Amino acid sequence: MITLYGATLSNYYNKVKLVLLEKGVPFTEQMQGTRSRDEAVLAATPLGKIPFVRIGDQTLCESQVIVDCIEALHPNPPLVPADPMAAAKVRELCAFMELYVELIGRELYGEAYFGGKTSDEVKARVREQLTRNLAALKRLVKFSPYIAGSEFTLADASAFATLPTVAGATKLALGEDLVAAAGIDWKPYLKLLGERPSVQRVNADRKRDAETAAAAAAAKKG
Ligand SMILES: N[C@@H](CCC(=O)N[C@@H](CS)C(=O)NCC(=O)O)C(=O)O
Repeated sequence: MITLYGATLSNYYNKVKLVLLEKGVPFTEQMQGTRSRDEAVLAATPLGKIPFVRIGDQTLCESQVIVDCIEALHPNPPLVPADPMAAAKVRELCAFMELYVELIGRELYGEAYFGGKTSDEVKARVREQLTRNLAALKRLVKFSPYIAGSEFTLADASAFATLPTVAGATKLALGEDLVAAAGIDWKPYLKLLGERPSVQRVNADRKRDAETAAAAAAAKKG
């Protein structure tokens, strides 16, 4: 049995959860916040990041490593093509999404989603980098109808985690959806993904937990 640790408000957590659901792999969820100082948690995720998983008596962190491991342990249904080159193209998209979109866009999340403030200097740099990187991503995406081609793959799990989150962050913090501005038509694609029971479950759980967190914050404020 796999235990998935983290929180449904984390897009990286939801990427792994989506893959588990797509594959029909039994798993349980264990709430775990970020930056834990608990030695047992740090043994599993040395930077205290979420998600991480326990598989039998082993633990693993890093969402892409985790989904690759799940793919290897549970190859059916496949979320990576059998052809090695096609499989590499899927992983190319995953890498691009993580390195050049998620990790840059993430610098805006504090202001966009958590009531923080991002300096104008950082905003200008993020805008410049994302504009370049999203134009590059546009050359890789297929949307036919899935991001890497005709089948749902691990690249769709990455895109599900990253595209709406970065699009929303740029809209909120920079006043413009840079994903859409780059010609990446992510909204109809997300709607298509939203027809999948796996995505519906991930979205419903995230909404439930967001509402619970908002209610708790309101009660604390008095
Ligand atoms: N590369 C990691 C990134 C995970 C990550 O940054 N998760 C966020 C939550 S969405 C986190 O734990 N942030 C806390 C921190 O960076 O200290 C992965 O793919 O799992």
